[in-house]
Amino acid sequence: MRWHTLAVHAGTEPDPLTGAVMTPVYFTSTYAQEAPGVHKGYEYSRTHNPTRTALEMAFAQLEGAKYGLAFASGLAATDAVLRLLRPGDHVIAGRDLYGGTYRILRRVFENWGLQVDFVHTSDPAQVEAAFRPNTKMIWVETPTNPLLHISPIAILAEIAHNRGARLVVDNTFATPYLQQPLQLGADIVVHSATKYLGGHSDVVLGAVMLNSDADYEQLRFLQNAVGGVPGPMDCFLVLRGIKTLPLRMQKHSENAQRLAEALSAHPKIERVYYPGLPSHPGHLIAKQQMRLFGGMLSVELKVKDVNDLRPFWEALRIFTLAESLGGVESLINHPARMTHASIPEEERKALGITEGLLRLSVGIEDADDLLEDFSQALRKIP
Ligand code: P1T
Repeated sequence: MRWHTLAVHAGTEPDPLTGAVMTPVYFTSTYAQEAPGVHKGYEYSRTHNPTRTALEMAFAQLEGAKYGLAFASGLAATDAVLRLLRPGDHVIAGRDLYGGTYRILRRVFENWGLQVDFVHTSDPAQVEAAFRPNTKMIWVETPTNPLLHISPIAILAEIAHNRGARLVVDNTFATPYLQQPLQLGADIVVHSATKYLGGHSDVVLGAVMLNSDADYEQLRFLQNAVGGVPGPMDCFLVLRGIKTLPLRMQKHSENAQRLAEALSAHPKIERVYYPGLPSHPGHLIAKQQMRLFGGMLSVELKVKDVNDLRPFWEALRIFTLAESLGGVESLINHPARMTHASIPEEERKALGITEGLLRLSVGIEDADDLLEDFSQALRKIP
């Protein structure tokens, strides 16, 4: 099946009971049993819910995976995948990651006994050098949040497999339409479906896709045993969002490319981070492993004092200052004070998450309107 067809039909069959074309939202916590243990495959909604089952099938189909699992949030999905490890195991994680992923590794799993090293996964030599005898997992985002670094998935998969470790790719920024990590050799894909999969900034949900039977059994166990599951309405909203994923990603990518090119020449902008620019150090790898370059870009303003930005925020008419990303509407975020505030200041500075860094989630509005809005607001900066 080709992409636009897949996105519309993934996980959805007309309801066997009524013929309803859209997957019904099964608002039920429990299911009648004919006799103890005799039922139609559904006992209790933490364990199974038909709306969630449809979404999990869609997740698997989108990433070309054997299995898909839905969780209450991207971080609940991340938590479940990290629990595949044991205290004493070592993880090599990307240095540039969503602040919440950094926080769960540092402040939850290090206390639990996991050992974590953060390296620039865009440089496979750094990953190889970080390996220890107990390394069991490489965790990467590509493109990364918020600096859009690109890591070579196929090379990292080979490095991981040569040493008996799993490669996990957080594919939130790319989406399966732009990049399919499992097809490039990764073992597990994680998504914050809150973002592009949902696509409309109206739901929080997480996804895991994988092929390994053993890891799937363990994740399915954890999903039920720990209980970080999404409700049926949230599953429905993501199923609905997925139907337009390719259409949206095309427009997000086209708009982001326009903005990245225009802002590169802007006198108030020091630097633009966007993998679609030939000057981006990961451009060629992104071209190989991604269909398009996506809707996320970051810019470094020449302004270094965040207080000088007040007139800029106030002047914006279309871009909304907010956390999150991947919805149809354009958002702007200040990583140092917002999404990445949980990373210690020293670490943030070393990474390049400065006071002048802005992250844009470029929506599907008209690119001319976005460019005009951004430019008029930039003119307000003293
Ligand atoms: O917010 P949640 O659905 O729990 O997903 C966490 C998460 C995981 N991975 C990546 C790459 C993410 O960007 C996120 C969430 N990010 C934001 C809220 C943000 O504004 O960057």
